[in-house]
Order: sequence, then C-alpha cells, then structure tokens
Amino acid sequence: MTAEPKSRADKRFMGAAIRFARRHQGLTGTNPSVSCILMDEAVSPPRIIGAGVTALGGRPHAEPLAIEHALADPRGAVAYVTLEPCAHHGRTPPCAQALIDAGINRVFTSIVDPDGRVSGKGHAMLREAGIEVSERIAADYAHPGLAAYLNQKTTNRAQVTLKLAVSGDGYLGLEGAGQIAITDQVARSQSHLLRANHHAIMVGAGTICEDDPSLNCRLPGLEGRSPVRVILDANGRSPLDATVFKTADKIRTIMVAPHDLEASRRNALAQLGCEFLACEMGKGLIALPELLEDLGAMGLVSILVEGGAALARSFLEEDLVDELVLFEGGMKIASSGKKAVASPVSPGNVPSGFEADYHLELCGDRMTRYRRIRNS
Ligand code: AOF
Ligand code: ZN
Repeated sequence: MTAEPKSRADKRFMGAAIRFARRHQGLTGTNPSVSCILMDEAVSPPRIIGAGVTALGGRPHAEPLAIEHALADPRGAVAYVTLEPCAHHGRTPPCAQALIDAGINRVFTSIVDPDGRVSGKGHAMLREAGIEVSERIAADYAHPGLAAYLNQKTTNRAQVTLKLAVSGDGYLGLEGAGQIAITDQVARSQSHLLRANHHAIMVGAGTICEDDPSLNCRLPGLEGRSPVRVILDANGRSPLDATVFKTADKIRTIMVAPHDLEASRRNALAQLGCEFLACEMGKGLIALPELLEDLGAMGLVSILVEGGAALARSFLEEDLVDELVLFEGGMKIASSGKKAVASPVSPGNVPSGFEADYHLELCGDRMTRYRRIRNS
C-alpha cells in the first residue's frame, strides 16, 4: 500500500476536526465551536491521541481540553485546530501557550481568528516558540461552521439565514388557511435540522396569528437543540395563548416590540416566561439592522428567519440575508379558491449576488442553499 501524501492527510485530519467541531455548534454562545485533534504522526498509520471541542457555553477552549484528555503524552504530537489558537488572557489562559507548554511539535490551523486580541498573534506565538505552523488548511470546508462567528466579529451583527418553502407553483401558502404542507416529511426533517443548527429562529407576528407554529426542533434526539424563538411584533397583535408563549417556560422565547409596549401585555408575557426586547423603529417597522446587532451582542449570532412573506421581503430589501435556503415542494397549491401568498424568491428568480453552494434532492422535494457573495 502506498503511503498517503502528507498534504492530503493534513486535509483529511483537519476535515475530521471540522466535523468534530459541529458537535457544539450553536451551543457555545458568542464563542465559536472550535475543535482540536492531536495526532501521533510518528507511528504509521498516524493515530489520534487527543481531541477537544470548545465546551458548552464557550469555555474551556478546545486545545486545553484535547491536551487534558489526551490518551498518551502529547509531547511531539501534531495539532489540528479549526481556528487560530487564542493568544489572549481572557477567562482562560492563551491556548497557543497551552500548545507550547504541552510540547506540541507542529500545528495546522484552518481559519485565522478575526478577534482583535488573537488575529495573527496566536500563530506568531507558536512560531516564536519554534513550532512549525501551517495555516488555512481546508479553510473552505471549515468556513460554514464558523460563518456566524466570523460574520459577527466582522460586521457586529448576527448572521441571517432566510428559509422559504415554495410550492410547485411558486407560493408560500394560502391566506387564512393556516399551516399547509408545501413539502413532505423528508424535507421537513431537513428544515428541523436547520433549526437545530441556528441559535435563534425568527418570525413575524403574522405567522404567529396565521399558523400558531411551535418553532421547535422535533427531530428525535435533537429536541434539546431547539433554537431560541424570537417573535417580531411591532403592533402587539400576537395572541397570548399562542403555542410559542404557552411553551415559553420550556424554550427561551423573546418578544421584540417597541419600548412602549403596553404594560399589561408586557407583564402577561413575563408571567409566561417570555423575555422582552425593546427595539428601535423606522417607518413604522422594527429596525432590522439594529435588532441584528442587539441579538448578536446577546450571543445569538445565527438567526433562521422562517416567516412570513413580509418579513422575508424586508430582510431581502435591506440586504440583510447572508444565506438563503429554498425548499421547493412538488405540489401545486393555488387551485383551492383562497388567495395564494406569493414568494419573494423562487428557484427561477433568486436575487443577484447569491450563489448556490449546496443542493439536496429530497424524495420529490428539493433544497438549495445560496450564499451571499460579499466583497470583503
Ligand atoms: C481557541 N479555542 O476553542 C475557542 C477560541 O472570552 P474568551 O476568553 O473565552 O475568548 C473568546 C475568544 O476566544 C473568541 O472571540 C475567539 O477569539 C476565541 N475562541 N479560541 O483558541 C477555542 N473557542
Ligand atoms: Zn483559547
């Protein structure tokens, strides 16, 4: 058997680290979920002797966990870290120093940390200690998992994924018909996976009134990964007996409304366990860029916008959509006599500036993810 070329093995080991980091994605607050894999490459084939992922809540960081739980002495080992190891004394000492102290021989990293306390300094610390460092290994593969963190650090606001489920004839639903099935079970499971992978799910009051949704993740085993629910209600019209409010004691729920929201309504929401976030207004509507800044500062750095059509349109018009996920159902729905709700986007008219980067065929339905190409 011929030995695997070193550069290919590096990418493969980094790939394993990137997949391992997904374990705590969305569960580490404002901190990214990073992973560190320690390899003994003096043996053939190389073997993993340690692995760590940023702890729930964001600390400890990945590297000291990998070192602490290593199955063998990590001296001389090679580290694969999905983000540049930190260089600052925060609530924990610098991870670059932890790698140096552990006697790590070589470090591969994937993404340079944009955090001003770290950026470039983590790599420099390692090099100054005589450690060979290779950067940007499998960076394209690592990017989606760190995108929300990178976006928050560079733009100061939460990242937005807009999800739309469009029927075969281009509609989102029928007015007054409540929730209607656009896609089948397999596609719905994918949309619940999207919920599990985001910090928060956002809808407007119209969706609460029309659909009375649960907005949780109902995939078996992932119920605990339900995102925080954010309800936008500028005019106080969502009913207090809606499912989201009745379950606000179990899943964190935030009502976003103007600061002068009626006191009785505010108290009633508080009693149900629903938080209140006062927002800025502009032209009678909730100011979305400011709201995304507030949510980002609260550690909710990835937001899945799920409805309805008006909110989707506002996000698109204000150029606040970073990722667009389009589900296309096979069925046509417009024939039943009710007014159909047109979608602001359909597979044939995706706004310019978006590029498809992922596609799934889902038993008759389809899902395509488009990423906003931003010039940075
Ligand atoms: C790492 N490994 O696992 C993570 C890192 O508030 P602190 O002190 O925890 O620092 C937060 C910063 O640490 C965060 O902005 C990012 O730069 C880095 N995250 N670094 O070496 C990790 N999660
Ligand atoms: Zn660190």
